[in-house]
Formats: sequence, structure tokens, C-alpha cells
Amino acid sequence: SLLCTAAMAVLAAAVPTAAHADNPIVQTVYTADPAPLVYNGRVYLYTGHDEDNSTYFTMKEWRLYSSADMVNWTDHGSPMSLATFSWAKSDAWAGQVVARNGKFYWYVPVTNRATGRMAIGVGVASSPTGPFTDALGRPLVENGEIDPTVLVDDDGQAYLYWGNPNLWYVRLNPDMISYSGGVTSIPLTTAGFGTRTGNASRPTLYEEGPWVYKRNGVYYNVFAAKCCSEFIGYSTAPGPTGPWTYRGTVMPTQGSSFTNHPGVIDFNGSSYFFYHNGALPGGGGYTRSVAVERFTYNADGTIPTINMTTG
Ligand code: FUB
Repeated sequence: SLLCTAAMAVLAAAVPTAAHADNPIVQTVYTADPAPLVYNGRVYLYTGHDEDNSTYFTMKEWRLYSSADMVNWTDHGSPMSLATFSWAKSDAWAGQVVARNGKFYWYVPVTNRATGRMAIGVGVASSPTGPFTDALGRPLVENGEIDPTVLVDDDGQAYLYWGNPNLWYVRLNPDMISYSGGVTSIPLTTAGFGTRTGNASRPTLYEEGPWVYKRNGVYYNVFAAKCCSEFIGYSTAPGPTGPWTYRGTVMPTQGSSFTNHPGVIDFNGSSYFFYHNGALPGGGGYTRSVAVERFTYNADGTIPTINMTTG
């Protein structure tokens, strides 16, 4: 398998700029939970923002970077924050943006002030760079769980998946901000999500951070496994709702962040795996940095083991 570190760019602060450097992609602030979107010949990289000197996931905004070549990156600042959602109290955690209907929908987990529980909100914009506004004025769905990912299938049916400690999905309507049918639990079987030992309440490796996509007819669910020295594992399925089969490790436990978080794209003929670690000075579990590795799928569609640029 080809594992090659893509040359990355240093990013200056708020002013769009372009320069050249290695991983981590962003070297001016701490970033986490990379969510790449390929749109109109560019990669848009949506991230969380860890505060300096943070001692928890005290995250108040999301940030955006983009590139046409995976080398030179533009800093687009913060197009969405907790303040976007009047009902959100805290915890601007891991989200994903999808393009549809000429709009861009940003699904994020935040704590609902009224209930104190994690809920999924939706930001919407007419440009990938925002500005994003609250599409609903309330959560799309709320069950105390986190980390939304969205797949729009070839037949137009969209699915929102999320969850920790469980894994859930709903079928989104074409408007992308409502859903039909109930909130459905995906069975966390060991065949589907691997075997975890030493934690009776969590028998499978699935922890959080699902990233669901379809490639060559195969549905992939790449996820953070086995807290709390997370590695990245993945499962595949013949359809969007399963049945899932655990396929093994994508990225071993490495680096100084005890979480990791996947984002996978194909762009300009290459495949890229985004993740986070603690590679910047002062970095660690609550001061993370997003990074990327170029990789090549095996001939049978399986994903090779991908190692971090260490940190
Ligand atoms: O960044 C806050 C949380 O940490 C995310 O929601 C999880 O995926 C983990 O990365």
C-alpha cells in the first residue's frame, strides 16, 4: 500500500494565505475532528477548535480551511460557532458538512441549554465558506449522543448517523433538515464492530466519531475505536443500514491525543485520510491538531493500515 504524507501548509491567522509546510495542516491554532468536503475542485476542511491551555473539550467554535491542491491551504476563519445556535450552551464538537440543494448543511453536536443533553444541530449556508445560520432554531434530533456523519446515497436518500456509546441513524428528508421514520439503533454486534475486552458495558470496539461513505458500491463506516487510547477502525456493509462487518484497523493508537477522529475523501485521483493528534507544541488530548495522509485502497477495496505523522 502506498502511504505517503501529503505536503501541507502553514496557515496564518485570519487573513487568507498560502504557504508550505508539513503536518499538522493547521499550525496557528489547535484544531480537532477534521471533516473534509470535496466541492467544485476544492477540499473544504471543517474542524473543531481546541482552546489554548485547554483541560477539557472546551470548544466554542468551528473553523474552516480550504485547498485546491492539498498543499496550499487558505484559512477561512470561523464560519460557525456556539452563538449560531441560540439554544446551545457549550461543546462545539465533531460535525460534518454536506452539499445538497445548492446549499451546505453542517451537522454538529452541542449541549442543549434547556436539557443539558447533547443534541444535533444543523447550520445552513449558500456557500461552503458560510456564513452559516441555524437551519431549525432547535435541535434536529436529541438523545444525548454525539458526532453526526451524513451519507447521501446514489438514490437520493440521505442518512444521518451518530452516537456514543450507541450508534444511531435516521433517514433525512430531501430538505436535509427533517427526517422520516424513527430514530433507529444500529446493532453493535462484535461481528459488525469488533470485540472489545475488559469493558462489559461496551462489548464492541465502536466508540464514537463515525464517518460513513460509499465507494464502488461498498458502504464504509470508519470510526474511533476503544476509548481511551483511541485507534481508528472500520466496518463495511452492502447497504446504508448494514449489516456491518468489522474490517480491522485503519490507524493504530499513536501520538499524544487519547482521541482520534477520521475523515476520508477521494480528491483529484488520490485518497486522503484525515485525523487528529497532539503534534503541535503544547499539544495533547485537549490541544489537538488535524493532519492528513494520502493512501491507496487495496485492490479488494479494503483500507491499508495508515500511520500518523507522529505527534
Ligand atoms: O472534540 C470533542 C470530541 O472528542 C468529539 O466529538 C469526539 O469525536 C472526540 O474527538
